[in-house]
Amino acid sequence: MTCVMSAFSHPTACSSSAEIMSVLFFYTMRYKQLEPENPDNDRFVVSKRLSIVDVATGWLGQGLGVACGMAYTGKYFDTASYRVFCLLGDSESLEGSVWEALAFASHYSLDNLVAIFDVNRLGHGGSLPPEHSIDICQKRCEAFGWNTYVVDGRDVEVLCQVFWQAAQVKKKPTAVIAKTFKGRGVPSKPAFPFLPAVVTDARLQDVATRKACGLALARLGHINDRVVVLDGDTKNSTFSEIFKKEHPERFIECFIAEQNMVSVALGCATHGRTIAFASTFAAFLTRAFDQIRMGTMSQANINLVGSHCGVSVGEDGPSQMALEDLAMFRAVPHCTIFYPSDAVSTEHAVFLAADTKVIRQSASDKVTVIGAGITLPEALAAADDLSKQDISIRVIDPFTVKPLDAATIIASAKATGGRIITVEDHYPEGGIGEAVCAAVSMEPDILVHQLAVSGVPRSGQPSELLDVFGISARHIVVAVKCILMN
Ligand SMILES: Cc1ncc(C[n+]2csc(CCOP(=O)(O)OP(=O)(O)O)c2C)c(N)n1
Repeated sequence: MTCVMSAFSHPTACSSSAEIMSVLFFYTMRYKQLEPENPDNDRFVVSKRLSIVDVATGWLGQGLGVACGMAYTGKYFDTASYRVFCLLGDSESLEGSVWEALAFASHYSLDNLVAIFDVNRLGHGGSLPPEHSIDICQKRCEAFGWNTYVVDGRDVEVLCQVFWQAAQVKKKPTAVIAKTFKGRGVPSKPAFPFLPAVVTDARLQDVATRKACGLALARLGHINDRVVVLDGDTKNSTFSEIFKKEHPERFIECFIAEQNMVSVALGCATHGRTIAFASTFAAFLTRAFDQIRMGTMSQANINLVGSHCGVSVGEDGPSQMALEDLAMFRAVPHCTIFYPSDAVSTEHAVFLAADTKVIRQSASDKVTVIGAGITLPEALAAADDLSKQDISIRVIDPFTVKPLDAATIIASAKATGGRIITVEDHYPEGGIGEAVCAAVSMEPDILVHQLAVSGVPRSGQPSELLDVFGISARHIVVAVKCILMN
């Protein structure tokens, strides 16, 4: 499934930490603005967003671990005086990796490390339990052996003081637990309009695949009362909130803790007690690969729904783009991978239909183009364009990447001179192209040409990114012509 969400929670999140950032950058931190690479600079990691220095984050729960590595290096390898500051969100702090980092930091007495918990009470899809859980956060940090301060995150003087005091504390890392408010100072009717959710995959039908998925899950919930849905604080993006509205007693909010979410889903599905669907952005499922792997060994039967695939995620940026998910799931034994390209096929996928569809064909087709998800409409647009130039191509939507309908693919390839082009919004390794290559490997007269995302992307307009990475209709047209010339 592929779509673009405007990052609506992010500007409000910035507002909650405005004073903290100002104090750090304009008072506490030793940081030469014009020399970001200066080794004497204090380090800063924004765990909850793309970092402005040193490391890419944005994928929540990893920043504190990275900050631990910086602090360890500073203290034990460099024996330098620089300090490391890491800003975390309160919802993010539910990731298990944050607690692993807390244990690491106190075990190694990283007194050059300060973690600032921006407790603004809200995550992505609503408020955390319990609201403003300052005491709980403090007790947890103390239990892990950290020095702690609880502060009003808007009080600049107090912030200056505690960051200074933290520098005097030896042998313990410091946690500053700041009570803040998300969206503070932002008018309820913004002066500039936030972009509404832009759905890029609505070309075949007016409903986004992720919305179709939410609607289908809700319908399924009415048909079968064993259906349960879990989500990791993304329900308003994955649309599992539609299921929640209709079946609140069978919805489990797992918060930002994807590994645990998959484990809980596995537990719910044991003994066939429930039919569990766990949803989040596809990129975040990669985090739970170990749980998925072990689930296979337990022969568990769960359904994982990953939204926001590929570079066509657009402005949300590379940390949110799933480009390895197919490779990961293709490696999982006994796993069926659906790659629906429109709302109708998404609904079928949810209802566990498995089928390969030849979307467009004629007796004079010269090349078979295999697209899935966002690249299927690109393939169809290329077919339209080429037909104006009297070149007809066959377009296949595999729908399930695993199992792949090899018979249909081979038959189509043979009918089109043995020429196949695969187009995917995924890295080439482990994706559809490789799956097709494996499927036709015993056929000497079939040649597969692969179009895929070849480098680490940046944030951008979905259509621009499809073009930059060579998987847009324009590139398919060029590839078809090249193949026909050779
Ligand atoms: C591993 C991971 N899971 C889910 C998301 C999607 N997501 C982006 S922001 C957000 C809410 C973050 O809330 P919090 O940590 O409290 O930070 P705040 O935005 O409130 O500052 C979520 C769930 C993500 N970026 N990374």
